[in-house]
Amino acid sequence: MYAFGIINLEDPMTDVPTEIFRILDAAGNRTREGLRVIEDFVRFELNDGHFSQILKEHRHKLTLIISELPACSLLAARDTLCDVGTTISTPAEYVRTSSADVVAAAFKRVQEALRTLEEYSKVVNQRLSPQFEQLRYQLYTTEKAVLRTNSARKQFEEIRLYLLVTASECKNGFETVVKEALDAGVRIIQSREKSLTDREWVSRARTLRKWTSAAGALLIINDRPDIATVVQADGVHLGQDEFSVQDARSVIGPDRLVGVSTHSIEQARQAVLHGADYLGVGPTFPSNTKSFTEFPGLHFVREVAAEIQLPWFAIGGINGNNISEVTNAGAERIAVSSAICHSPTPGESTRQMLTLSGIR
Ligand code: 3NM
Repeated sequence: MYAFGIINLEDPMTDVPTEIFRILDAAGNRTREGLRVIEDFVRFELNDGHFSQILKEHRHKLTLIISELPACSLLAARDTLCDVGTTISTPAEYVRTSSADVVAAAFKRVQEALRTLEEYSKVVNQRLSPQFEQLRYQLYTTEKAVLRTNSARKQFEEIRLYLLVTASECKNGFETVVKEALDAGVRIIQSREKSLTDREWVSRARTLRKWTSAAGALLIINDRPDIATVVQADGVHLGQDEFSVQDARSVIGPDRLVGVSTHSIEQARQAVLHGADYLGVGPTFPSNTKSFTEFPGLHFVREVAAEIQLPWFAIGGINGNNISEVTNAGAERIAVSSAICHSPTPGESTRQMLTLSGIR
């Protein structure tokens, strides 16, 4: 309607004071520039294709909404030389200790500017305000996921091999398997029990808590946020049919980890946006531990490697013989159960996998 910046003299928009356009022009520029600051971070520092795409979509949406405002009125209202705010600054504006700090501030600026657009656009065109509002809400989700990805990458930097333990599956005994695996370098253990009573599971998990704490390793409880809380585990792992991330957090609190199993790239993208701390990506191969009818396989591993930087573990039938196929497909982290639990020499199997995969 205003594609050429021509204002219809009978249009009610001619009644809009110039100051409103001046505000909208400034807030539009602020939003666009802030989105670029964030996009540069996810693209060049995180190397995250999924977030880069989302930021591009945010920018595109902003451009579409702003194109509904008369471009010539916005430009005509701009008066940077006489802007009383350009020389006012606070010392805090110039202090950023890291790029994460820069990006966190940029998210806040973008959200504030969107709120300005949302409020003042009401005077010009009531249809636009809810669109700015929706974009602001989307930015809240993106902010949380980007900042989480950045901090989870630091948290998982040294954690490359993930062991799922079912006590009855430990051919060499529960204690031997767990202690040898920890000694050999496993830094995260999941307690995965399907046939124990709750009391038995809590007791096993408490034992694991003791051993993992002594080794400086993380303990995760499969499926059960309540047990994770009771035994003071570091987190809970959820399948696609279990609790949502949000519901699990309502039990375990904001600080414990939530891992999510994913079986397609779309599930992986969703889990990132829903606030997972890490992902399981599989099944890569047929597994002795859990049966599946479909195997997204190495193709899925390649897809995730190409676009997701939240820490993720390839899982499903991985062992010393095929681990290099998985790392060659782009996996930097591996999760296994039977390759270690069924091994007569669990410590050796752990070391062999770490050496063969080059992930240590
Ligand atoms: N979840 P193993 S694969 C528990 O793809 C589990 O989500 C998977 O054990 C998934 O290393 C799997 O013995 C089994 O195959 C992992």
